[in-house]
Formats: sequence, structure tokens, C-alpha cells
Amino acid sequence: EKPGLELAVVSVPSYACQRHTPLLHHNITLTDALSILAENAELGENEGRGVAFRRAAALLKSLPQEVRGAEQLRGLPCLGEHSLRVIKEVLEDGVSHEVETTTHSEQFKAMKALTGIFGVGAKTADRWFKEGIHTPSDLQRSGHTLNRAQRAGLQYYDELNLPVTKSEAVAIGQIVERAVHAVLPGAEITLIGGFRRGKQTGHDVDFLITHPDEGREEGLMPKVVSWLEAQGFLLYQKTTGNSYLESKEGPARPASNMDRFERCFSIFRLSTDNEGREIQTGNGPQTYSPTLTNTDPHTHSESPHPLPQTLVVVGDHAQKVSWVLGHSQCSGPRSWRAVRVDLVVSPYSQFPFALLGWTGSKLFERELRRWAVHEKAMTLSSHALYDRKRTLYLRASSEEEIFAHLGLEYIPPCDRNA
Ligand code: DCP
Ligand code: MG
Repeated sequence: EKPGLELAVVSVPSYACQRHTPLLHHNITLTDALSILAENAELGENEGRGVAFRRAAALLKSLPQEVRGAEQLRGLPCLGEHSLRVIKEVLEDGVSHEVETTTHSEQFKAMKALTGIFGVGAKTADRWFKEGIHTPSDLQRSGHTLNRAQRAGLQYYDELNLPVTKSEAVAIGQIVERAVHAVLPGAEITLIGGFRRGKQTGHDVDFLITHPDEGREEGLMPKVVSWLEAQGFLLYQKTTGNSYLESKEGPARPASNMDRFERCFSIFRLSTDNEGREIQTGNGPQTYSPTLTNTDPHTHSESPHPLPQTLVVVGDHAQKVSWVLGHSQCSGPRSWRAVRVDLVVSPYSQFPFALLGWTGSKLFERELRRWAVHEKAMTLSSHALYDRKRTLYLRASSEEEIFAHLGLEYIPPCDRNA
């Protein structure tokens, strides 16, 4: 018997929302393998299979030490037959054959590249893949009619696929705060999503906006967007109104997991001068040239790889970001980058629910809702918590109170990285 093989785990609860899942954990090799399979299932629109792999990965993330042998996993929940097989293979051979095959598959690579375009989901990507389109460059050459989001996604492809750093998120936060306070003093802005869970990078930056005087937040988003646009901070935006009141499903029973808050999907133009301490003047002195990015999908058709253009990061990305485009036509370094930003406006009374619902992770959220329904006969959304037995809405003024209503130990954001 090798020493230290037994995991110091007596029992692990089966819902991810019952466990502490820190960002850094002890089983990265295993969770990376399972995440690839989850991603592949999701890209193939096999949601159930994706969730099974995600649950298995989340279980491993919550373990207090490294798993060295499959025997240590006996009695643990969330590990299905398939996931266990993959785990055993990785433990024994260092790699999983299925994972290797997946990562090298033309379809997986193409689906990842195409869904990496902002505005492109699995369905669209699959349709294009079947037409022989495997890369953003293929798409650009294809002459397909793209919607506004997809055009922006293609135009800023490289940058939007480059992780957003914490310091960039903070800089965006300062801009959002200025915009919001300019149109509604007293409004409160909270950084949500992965950054609230302590992540150092993200694929976007998410903010939740509210105002202590309920009602003052109504119609806020168009005003914020106008301010940002006037200052030159937005490269793209699409605002959707609050449809919560009109919805027939009732507050805690949205038709889908999508919530109904006033929301803005945007692409910010973030200045990258001044050692990462961005001076927030969208239209300030700059070397911006419209020729830096392809606005017309056909203009670069003679080039074998019109997109993605090569962006070279100069210096330490986290400290100082300056961009130089690899194309010879470019007139010099560019002093800004494109960043995906999501803004959500919530009425004050729904704020704790919105905060909980928008902090993630996606699996943690899914597990909270599953726990609520199956263990408590309650319905949880980003708007409210409904008790189906007592047929009433449960109020809360903090996330802690929501966990208490749900009969769950409070899990802080940094431990919601399931
Ligand atoms: N969310 C949700 N329903 C939506 C959109 C988002 O419940 N329709 C939640 C779950 C996410 C959080 O909001 O954790 C933010 O969404 P992101 O896609 O930005 O996810 P993260 O911020 O967690 O990840 P990343 O760091 O990649 O941005
Ligand atoms: Mg995010």
C-alpha cells in the first residue's frame, strides 16, 4: 500500500452548491480532460452529456487533495461510468484516448473556432461546418450574410479571444461607473461573473447595476449606452429591455434559464495606454486607424488568411498592453483593444437574486436551481425565489438569506468555481 493514498474525504455532498469549490484545486489534469469532453458534448448540442462531464469535473475540483488512483474515488457522487473511465485512463496513462481524439478532430477544432466568433452559437457553427467552413477566414471568404453581432465578432476575433485581465476589468468598471453615475447618481455597480469569483482573467466583464430607490433604475440602460456611445467607448452594443413584468410565466418561472433583466451585450473600446492605468477618454489622442480592422469581409480576399489578423502583445499583458497589428498595411501601434462587456440592470428588491444568478459559475447556478426544485420544492431564478408548497415568494436582502431560504450553507463567491 502506497502511503497517503486515501483521500481525507468521508463524504462529499452531491450538489455542487453544497460544496466549496475554489478556483485553484488539486486535480487540473483530470478536470481539463473532462472539460474537453463536456465542451465537445455542448458543441454537439448534447446538453445532458455535457452536464454529466461538468458535474464530474466539479466534484474533482472540490476535493481537498490530488487523486492518485481510481480506488480513492469509491463512494464519491457525480462520477458516471463514462467520466470514471476517462479518469482511470488519465490516472494510468497520463492521457485519455477519447480526449486526444477529440482535441485533434477537425470538427471539434472548427466548432471551437467558429463559436469563438461573438454572435455565433453551436447551431450556426455546425451548419457552416457542414458547408466546409472551418475557420473565421473561411467564413469571411464565404460571402455569407452575417448579422451585426457576427460582423463585429469577426472584425475583433483575435482580441475577443484573448483573455480579459483583472486590471482591464477594473478599468472597464471605472468607465461603467462614470457612465452610470453621469445619468443616475446613487446607482450601484457591482462586478459579477468570473471576476467576482476571484478569476484573474475572463472571456468578458460582467456588471450588475441597481439603485436603492426602486424604480429609479427603469429605462437606465439606453441612457448609459448613449453616454458611452457619445464618449466613443462602444464598438458594438445590443440592448434588450426588461421583459420581466410582461412575462406570463411568473417571476421565478421563466420559460428558460435566461433572465429578463434589461441587458446590454457590448464590445468596449478600451484604451491601453499608461501602463494599464487606462485614461478613460474614448476619443482622446490615439493612433486609431479604421484600416486596422476589416470592416468589409471582401476587402482582403486575396490574402490567404485575411482573418484572424495577427496581434502581437508587447510587454506583460497584465501590466502594460499595447497592440501592434502584424499586417504591413497598419500604420503603427494601436492604443486600444476590444473587450466584451455585459451590463445588467436589476430592480433593488431583486438585486440579491440577480447577484447570485450572475456570479456563476454556470454549473453552480444550474446546481442551485436543481437543488431548489428537487430538494426544496422551490423555484429559483435571477429575479426571485418561489416556495411552491407555501405558494409564496421568499424575500431576501442578501445572498446569505437566499442560501438560508434554500437550507444551504452559505458558499462565498470564491468557492463557487464549480
Ligand atoms: N449567467 C446566467 N444566465 C445567463 C448568462 C449568464 O446565469 N443567460 C450567469 C452565469 C455566469 C455569469 O452569469 O457565471 C456570467 O456569465 P459569463 O458567461 O460571463 O461567465 P463567467 O463570467 O463565469 O465566465 P468568464 O470568465 O468566461 O466570463
Ligand atoms: Mg464573464
